[in-house]
Amino acid sequence: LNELVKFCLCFPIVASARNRDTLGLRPRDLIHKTLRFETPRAPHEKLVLEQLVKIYKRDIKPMEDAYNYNYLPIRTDVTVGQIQSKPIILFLGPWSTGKTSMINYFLDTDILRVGAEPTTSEFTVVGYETSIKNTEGAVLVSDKMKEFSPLEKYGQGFIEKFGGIGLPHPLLKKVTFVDTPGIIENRKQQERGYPFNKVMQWFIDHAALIFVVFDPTKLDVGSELETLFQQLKGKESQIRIILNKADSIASQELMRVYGALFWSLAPLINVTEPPRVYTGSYWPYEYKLNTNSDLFKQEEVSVLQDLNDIIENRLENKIALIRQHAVRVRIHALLVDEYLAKFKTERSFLSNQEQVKYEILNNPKRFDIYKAVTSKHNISPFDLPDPEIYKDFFTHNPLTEFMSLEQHCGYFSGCPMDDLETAITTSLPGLLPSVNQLSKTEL
Ligand SMILES: Nc1nc2c(ncn2[C@@H]2O[C@H](COP(=O)(O)OP(=O)(O)OP(=O)(O)O)[C@@H](O)[C@H]2O)c(=O)[nH]1
Ligand SMILES: [Mg+2]
Repeated sequence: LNELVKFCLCFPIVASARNRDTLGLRPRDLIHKTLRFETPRAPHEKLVLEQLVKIYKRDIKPMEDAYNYNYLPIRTDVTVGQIQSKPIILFLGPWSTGKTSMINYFLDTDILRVGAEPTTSEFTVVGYETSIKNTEGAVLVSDKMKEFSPLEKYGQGFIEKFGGIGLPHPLLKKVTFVDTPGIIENRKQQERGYPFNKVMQWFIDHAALIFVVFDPTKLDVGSELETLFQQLKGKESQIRIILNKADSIASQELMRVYGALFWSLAPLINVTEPPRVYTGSYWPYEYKLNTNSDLFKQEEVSVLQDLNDIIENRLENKIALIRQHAVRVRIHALLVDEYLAKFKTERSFLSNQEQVKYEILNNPKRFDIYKAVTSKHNISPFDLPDPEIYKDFFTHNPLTEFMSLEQHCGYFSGCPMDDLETAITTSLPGLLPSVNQLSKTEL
């Protein structure tokens, strides 16, 4: 990679408007007009993020810790690093479909290596730096306060295939791009030397926008791609399918391929909320003659607008994400408290404590635990996790080691559950007006 950077520094490719024509490059005004990335980051943004971190540490984290929330398998882990992070724009799909070229195109660079053969071999974070800089995966995961530290758990094999490139592009002050190795069908997972699917799932779960890039000349859907689409379930609103390189085929052929793509993806896609599909050519070169350049331009504007929505709504989205997390932590604490309360009442009737615990964990319905939580606290039954999850949770986190919600209350400090509820109903929604004011004036 270092060699590559040196090479690129010797041969800067960022073309000036004057030599763009001679190089056969398209004008970039579409990108500039739609993304307006030169507008500086609003000063309020830092303040809102600081407030979010403060609310998280003061009102949410104590309850996470008190009830071992992070041991739940279905949790969404939130860290200070993630609260402060920029939205992740993730690129994935089969090999050689133009994912890396697309990132280079948006950032007006050719620093990321592209090629006709399978090229990208690392998960690559492209973020902001004042000058071009490479960062090893080991460094990216080592800072506990940073957003990528949870990836350390995927092991040394992955860390060697993880890296970062910093660039001084203003767009990267607002979002972070993540490039991924292309999917090659028929390759066994273990050949990669790390849990590829798990790593991919982490990035999918943490991405604000996911571009799934296809090439019209190879649309075969194999088992790796099928697995990928399984992993994308539930993220339909973040997914944009890109039928890239549309400049390489005739218009009529494009229509045919468009249909074929939908046909082969249909079984893998949630039909009630299908993801949006765009076509176009996302590299810097002029469209070829006799291709549908007007369509490509319109499609590109839509893609850029989606990207811009992510940029403009980044603070609202973050507040909503933290609030949703707080709601989940609250439900978890209420459930543990209810299990504990039931255990205490039943214990007085039956003398064998282990038997009581066994009965409650295996038949929570018989003891009305879930019903009690929904009716007492006005929670939808659909928001409650599966009781099986709690059976497993309590085998690693013994029920009797938890304190009840009430026991956590102090005479002066009050109850942490009240703080959590205030965060959900008041403090977090209260941050929105400052965000809205901000977007009117400065974004
Ligand atoms: N005709 C045409 N070719 C393109 C376009 N975008 C990329 N290419 C070419 O497609 C090839 C693959 O591009 P990459 O950007 O390396 O593709 P990738 O998806 O990152 O590939 P992997 O890293 O191997 O997964 C290169 O030769 C590019 O020059 C496009 O819009 N039109
Ligand atoms: Mg690539």
